[in-house]
Amino acid sequence: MKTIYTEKHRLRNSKTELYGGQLVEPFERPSRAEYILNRVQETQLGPILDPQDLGFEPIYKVHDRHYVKFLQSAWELWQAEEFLGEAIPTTWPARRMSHRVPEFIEGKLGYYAMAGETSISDGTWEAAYWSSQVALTGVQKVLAGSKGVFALCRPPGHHAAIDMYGGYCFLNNAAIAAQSFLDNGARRVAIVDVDFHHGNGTQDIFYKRQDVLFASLHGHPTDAFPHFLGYADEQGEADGVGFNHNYPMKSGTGFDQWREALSDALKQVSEFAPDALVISLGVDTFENDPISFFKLQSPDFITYGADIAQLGLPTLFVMEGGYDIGEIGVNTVNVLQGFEGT
Ligand code: 7XA
Ligand code: ZN
Repeated sequence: MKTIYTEKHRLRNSKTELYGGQLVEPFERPSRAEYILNRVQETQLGPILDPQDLGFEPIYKVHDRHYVKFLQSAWELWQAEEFLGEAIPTTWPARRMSHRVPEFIEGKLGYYAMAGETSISDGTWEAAYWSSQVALTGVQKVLAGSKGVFALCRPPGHHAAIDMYGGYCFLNNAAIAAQSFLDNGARRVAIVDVDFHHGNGTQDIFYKRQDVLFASLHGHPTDAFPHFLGYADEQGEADGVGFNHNYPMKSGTGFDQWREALSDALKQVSEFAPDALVISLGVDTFENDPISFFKLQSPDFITYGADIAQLGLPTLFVMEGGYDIGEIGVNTVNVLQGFEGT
């Protein structure tokens, strides 16, 4: 299987995450991608290719232009104020407040952030841009005939909505990839999100559409981030009714129950009969993940990779979360090897 990767992900190297009332080293750190890449090499999964620069247009198909401009300029605007730390939102357009976009960077951060843990720092935009190009290059490889391709995206993307960042995500790589499949001739695309966290951004982007089916397996929003989306009764709106499937599960969920949910999600995909499949691949479902609460074990990742392969669809795997650094490479590549049947 081909892997698309660029070391430009290292430009995303914030020093702070707001966690438990403290500023800690971010869980989403550069070494995550290095460990995954090492495992790809160690297992000889296949060639490792640089991304092409496919530009801004595919990004604008999914994200609001003002939002993209905000991401590009946020660090510069923050620095101009001579603040000493990294850019973190502290105020939000909460209930019954105005939703106009403020001029001052503190207000802009609150307007465009869906959560407060994710600091913006030097290089964040550039890394996010290249992460989206990794996914787009993966689409090109699938279109050229590869059955399965791995887009080793970092930073991740599935929390990024049309005009919101947070949960370590800035541009929604999986959504940009799905839209790119459509713009290159696919009639229907399915996205299955197997990350521990609900893909609120992906849901937001395609919620009113019937050309992209979205299914997400995740920690129940009553207990798990992002808390304010991901309930089972969110089934789509307008043309999109029936094309959004959420599978929230409780703390301690093990592989048997999780696999039943996956089986239902894959059945929905099969009935939808898409031309391509995008997997939002987070391995924070692992039993030892430090910020999640499912109980999958390393061999389970091979099993469900094979389950996904049963669909027989051209498939792009887009990297999302996973924070047990010691096992992130094994668990990620297990899914890909399970898919390939190796
Ligand atoms: O898939 N999303 C993630 O892995 C990031 C979740 C961020 C959680 C922050 C909670 N304090
Ligand atoms: Zn996650």
